[in-house]
Amino acid sequence: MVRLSLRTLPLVAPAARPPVDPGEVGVGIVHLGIGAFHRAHQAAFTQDAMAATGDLGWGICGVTQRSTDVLDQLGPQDGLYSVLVRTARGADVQVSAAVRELLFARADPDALTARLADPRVRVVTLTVTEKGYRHDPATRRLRTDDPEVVADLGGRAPRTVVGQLVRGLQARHRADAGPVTLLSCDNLPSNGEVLAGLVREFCAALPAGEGGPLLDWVRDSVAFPSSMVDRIVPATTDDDRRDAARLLGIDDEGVVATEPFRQWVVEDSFAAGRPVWERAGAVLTADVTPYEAMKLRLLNGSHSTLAYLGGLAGHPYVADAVADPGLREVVERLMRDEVTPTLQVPDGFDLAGYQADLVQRFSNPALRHRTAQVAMDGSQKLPQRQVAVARDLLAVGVDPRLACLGIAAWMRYATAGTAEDGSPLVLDDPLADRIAQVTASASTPQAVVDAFLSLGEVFGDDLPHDERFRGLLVDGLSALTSGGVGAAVRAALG
Ligand code: CS2
Repeated sequence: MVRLSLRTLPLVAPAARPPVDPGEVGVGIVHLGIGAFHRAHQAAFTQDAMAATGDLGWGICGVTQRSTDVLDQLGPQDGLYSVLVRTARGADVQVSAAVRELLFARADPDALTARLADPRVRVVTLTVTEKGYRHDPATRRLRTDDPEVVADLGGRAPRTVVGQLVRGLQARHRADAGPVTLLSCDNLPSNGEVLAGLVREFCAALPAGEGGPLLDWVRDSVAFPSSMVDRIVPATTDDDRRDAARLLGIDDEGVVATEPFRQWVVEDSFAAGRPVWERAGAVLTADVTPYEAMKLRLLNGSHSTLAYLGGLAGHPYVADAVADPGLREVVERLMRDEVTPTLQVPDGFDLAGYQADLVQRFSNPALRHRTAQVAMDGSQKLPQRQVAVARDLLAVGVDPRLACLGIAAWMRYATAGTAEDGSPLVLDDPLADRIAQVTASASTPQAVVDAFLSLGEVFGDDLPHDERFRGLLVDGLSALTSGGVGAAVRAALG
């Protein structure tokens, strides 16, 4: 069958063609981490902003770090791919022309550095996942003992994200290519501030003659706004490729499937211009902090809770997990009773409506979102999702029972080996080896909890000494171990 590309685009059903002419779009953004999420989120907002304003200078150079999959999908398609929006009622598809260039950082580090130093590039966006920052989630500092960071600091062609950015900024400074904005779009609180701190730490760790002048230039010429991103984008499946082909009339190996909802709240602090994303529905604001906390703690915190409890109970998909009445009540009460008191809600914001919408979004039967996908990288996600909620509640004397049940479910998921239906549970986490090592000889729930609490990057240096916190985790893990998810949920709901 014919495959999507610039040459075959005229064969695509007219309503599904991009709203901008790909030939007219010039590169103005470099994006690090061009996975499914970016393609369905920032790239979609950017294409719509270009279409609404006619300013076509914001095409994207999409950078993939390690995996060649994206290159195999999008390379032969000239960067074109479609976004398949799924609801219970059906699916809609549209081709995106936002990505105009692709780069494989591992194979061509100099090309990446050159692009970052290109004066036409004025915004660099990132979706590199939590672990891509190579920082300690509890302290938010760069892990300068990480061998990859050490090697990048030593001057090899950079492989870490922060190393790539700093080498690019160095080249930009030397070329006098002008100010630039680095915009983190990962699910981390104060992601702009975190990125700024990591870039500065990396610069400061360079030999003095290199790092000093660069630090001054970064301070004056580089902006690091924070942003809150939201759209559920599961990994693409064969069904998605089949449905896209049916709707487009030709094959698309790069299709991404998603939900109708999308939200982007961006701190409006840019060094050298930006697309008019508000024309595509983004919210540009002075302070994203309240939105970030709401999204990370309500959406992502509930998601992780459903992923671990649901995965343990044998639910392959998030929609199945939230259809389980006990699990649904856990996340509804987690949001209402435990997360809500920790939030600063923007004026006029309908928090109850937001929570009800989340349950609906999780329930979307057409989105096949695997609990195993959300369960990945728990050590990097839990600190800002459930651990932060627990810490805030404990500080005011309230028991974070459901947040702790979610954390205990992570501990169980990470050590059980199999779900209740006997299906395998795989621990996919950068700390997997450490977790296996610290829990190796732990044979009781108390010992397992203590082993996990020794992971300072997850629990900080305060919570491991908090007896109430420890007690709630032991309660949750004991119930999960002896009675399974159903019993643990009943006990926690009281
Ligand atoms: C999910 C997120 O995989 C995960 O950890 O919680 O990717 C989630 O789907 C997005 O943040 C939704 O905006």
